Amino acid sequence: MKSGFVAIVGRTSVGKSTLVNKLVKTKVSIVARSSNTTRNIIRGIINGPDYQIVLQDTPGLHRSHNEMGHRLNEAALTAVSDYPDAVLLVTDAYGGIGSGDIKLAKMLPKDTIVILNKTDKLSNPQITLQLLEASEKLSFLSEAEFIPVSGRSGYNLDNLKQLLIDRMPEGERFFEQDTVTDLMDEFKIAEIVREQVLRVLKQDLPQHLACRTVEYDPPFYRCEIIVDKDSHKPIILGKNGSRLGEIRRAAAYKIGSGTVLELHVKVDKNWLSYPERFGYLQL
Ligand SMILES: Nc1nc2c(ncn2[C@@H]2O[C@H](COP(=O)(O)OP(=O)(O)OP(=O)(O)O)[C@@H](O)[C@H]2O)c(=O)[nH]1
Ligand SMILES: [Mg+2]
Repeated sequence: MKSGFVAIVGRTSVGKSTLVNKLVKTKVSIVARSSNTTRNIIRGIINGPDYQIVLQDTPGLHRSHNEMGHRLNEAALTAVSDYPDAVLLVTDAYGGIGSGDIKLAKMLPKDTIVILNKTDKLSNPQITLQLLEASEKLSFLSEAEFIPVSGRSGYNLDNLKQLLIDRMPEGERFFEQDTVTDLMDEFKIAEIVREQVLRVLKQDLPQHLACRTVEYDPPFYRCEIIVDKDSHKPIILGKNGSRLGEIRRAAAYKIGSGTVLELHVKVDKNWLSYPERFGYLQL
């Protein structure tokens, strides 16, 4: 039996959460076009007859502007310093390796697995070129392996999974065999709501909103969407509450049939100072 932990790090929006969901074959971590989507360490578990790999999706590294931003960066690095059995550095093959990737790579072990993600946006010759460039720019990772994948299409994920299994030490399972995540159900519901808010609002104000489940009685759920400015409340509500209605319907559909979901929008000007009250960064 092989089992262990993998820390997955990278700049924001390179596709870490999408990759974890695809590897786990279940949506455990929410995905959005906007940056700073993941707000704590989300564990997704790959189970097999003789292996268990615990993937730790982390918040993307970025230039932080507030307390939560700083703590998101710290959280990502905690996963790396916590003696994982493998570290994956996810990069965007379409955008290429930039100074942010290099800065982060310098903090990682020499045998980091470097993922060139989003290869569905590139031709084969372009992928080869990106591989060459990445291995040159990150040559200080002297024992690194470079793997092109697409979290979206699933390209090369079987090879990546096999590589991870090979890297795991001998040991017993950490979780029951059919577990795919260790997240609390209340938090999962709040995250589904947050994902739909981000989708419907697009780039309007995603950094400054939080969601939490205040009543959990399946199939009934009551969630709050918290913003930090009075002026943001009407943005979420939309004309006659139409946007909130759209968010509610989409989230209820994602949670499952028969769901009764109630949403409330609240203003809390200081919520960014205590993100842990919403389940963010509870490590
Ligand atoms: N074309 C393409 N797009 C992708 C792929 N993987 C992710 N994306 C898109 O990239 C955006 C960001 O994806 P996420 O998975 O949320 O990225 P992340 O690295 O977890 O972002 P943070 O949580 O903010 O650090 C979303 O719009 C995804 O749909 C991929 O393999 N190919
Ligand atoms: Mg993410």
